[in-house]
Amino acid sequence: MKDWYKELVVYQIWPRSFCDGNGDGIGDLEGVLSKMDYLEELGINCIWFSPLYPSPNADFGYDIADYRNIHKEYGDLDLFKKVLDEAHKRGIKVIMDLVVNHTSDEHQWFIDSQDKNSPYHDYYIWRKGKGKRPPNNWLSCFEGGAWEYSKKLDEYYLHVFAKKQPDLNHDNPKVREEVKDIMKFWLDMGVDGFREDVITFISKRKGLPNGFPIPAACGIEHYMDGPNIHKYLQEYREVTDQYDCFTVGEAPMMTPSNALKYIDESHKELDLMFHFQHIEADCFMVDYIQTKFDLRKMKRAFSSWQEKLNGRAWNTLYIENHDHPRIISRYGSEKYRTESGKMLANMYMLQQGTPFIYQGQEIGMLNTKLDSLDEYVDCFVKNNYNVARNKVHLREEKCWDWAVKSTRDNSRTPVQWDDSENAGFTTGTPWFPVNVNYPEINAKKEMENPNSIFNHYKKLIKFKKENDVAIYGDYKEHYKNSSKLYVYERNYKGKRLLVINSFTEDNVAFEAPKGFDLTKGKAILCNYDNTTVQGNGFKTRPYETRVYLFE
Ligand SMILES: [Ca+2]
Repeated sequence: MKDWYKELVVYQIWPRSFCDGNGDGIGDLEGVLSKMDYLEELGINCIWFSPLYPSPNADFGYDIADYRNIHKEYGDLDLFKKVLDEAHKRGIKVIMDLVVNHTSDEHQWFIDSQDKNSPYHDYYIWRKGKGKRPPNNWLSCFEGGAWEYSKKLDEYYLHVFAKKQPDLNHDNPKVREEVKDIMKFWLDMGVDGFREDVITFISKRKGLPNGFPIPAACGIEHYMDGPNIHKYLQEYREVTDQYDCFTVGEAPMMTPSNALKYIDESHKELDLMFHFQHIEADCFMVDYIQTKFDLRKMKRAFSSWQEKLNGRAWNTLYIENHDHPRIISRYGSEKYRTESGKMLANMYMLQQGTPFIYQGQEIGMLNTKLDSLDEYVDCFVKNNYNVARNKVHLREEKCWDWAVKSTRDNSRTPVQWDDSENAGFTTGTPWFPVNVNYPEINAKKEMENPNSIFNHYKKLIKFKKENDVAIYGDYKEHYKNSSKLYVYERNYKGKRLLVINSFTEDNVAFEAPKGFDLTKGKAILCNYDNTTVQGNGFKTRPYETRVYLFE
């Protein structure tokens, strides 16, 4: 069976930085409405909204204070419905971010939970301490310990992320009913599904035993893929099965074989899954422990997911989102921005799976650099700096380098629409500084230039949507040992694609793999004009990408 979510190209909007419609410096839904033509021209057919709900913004919307409303900074429910209708009119689906591992500490449930006699007390994970110490040794994934003490209750609550993000107790059936009601609320309104935030963390091991003593996220083995995770996700699936919608779950530290327990098409709990393996090719586990970019590590990750999911489950394809620095600055080259931007686009979007594009990626936005640590707003930055300084004992400059290169703020600068003041993002003062490169890098300029990254994405999206070989084709990698080239083929009903990507400035001698005669293929989606072939190959130019279509 063909499922429609397999034929989508999804565009992620992180609303605060997308477009400001009322001049207060903060992106909003009026701004989104004003860019609907832009999104339609780009050719995407689904929008994923990062959280739009009321939130004190301790983690920019990933700390929700009310699941059934829209943050007043972004608009209101009526305006959201207008955006939804406008999108649907253009054949664009809309999915919401469902963040139910935790709420904000300003959610009414949490406020009420601070009364031991309230039914809401058991909505969260409140525990007695051990003497003067917290209930166990768990550490937060963000900063410090995972327990916060309440003097009033003489109990601690669990927060595996920031202390303003108390974990919900999904073992309580009432909490699960609430989650289902929230899902129904948005699905009944007409949204087309959910991206589910750290959904694999929602089931905690009974008794909350001590974790293996690691310096960050200690205890994670007791809630990652926890004991009841599949039971709870199957319950949530019963809700989504009643609607024509799809779900994509975020799953840190996920492997393909483990993922199949969630997304195998014979017993799906989720339709799709975001894993992290391919975006760890220049770091160790987390973005801030940086290593040299290792192409072979990236290729191994991509190929392993392509091969292991083929015929059994469907991949998500992405290279950027709101949690990671800009991809050209990481895996490509700022010097060869246009060339490497197009190459990276071909490289991931032509694999098997549903591609996701993060706002600004389609115009080749780059990492930012501010003057001091205090100007950054991501709660990670200072923590990462301190870890580098105090735990890894790096030199001052190196700590600064680690912190600013890895910060999530890199992808959260306002979208650069044109070369007017504040990049056309706002008529007011932007909530976070616009990248100073906006006079050169902006959507207007990109749209006007036929050879831009934007126009490449436009062609690529069209090709991906219209060619079954790009959607459903089998995947096979070539030259696995190359540390400079990433080459793979796709096959579907007699049609073939050969995708050739260079990750270097160097000229590399490429020869077509056995069974391919380049002179019989059509060169498409290239990033250089001249596509001459010598023998059955060519010498690559910096960050060259070529795709050959054989029909
Ligand atoms: Ca605004």
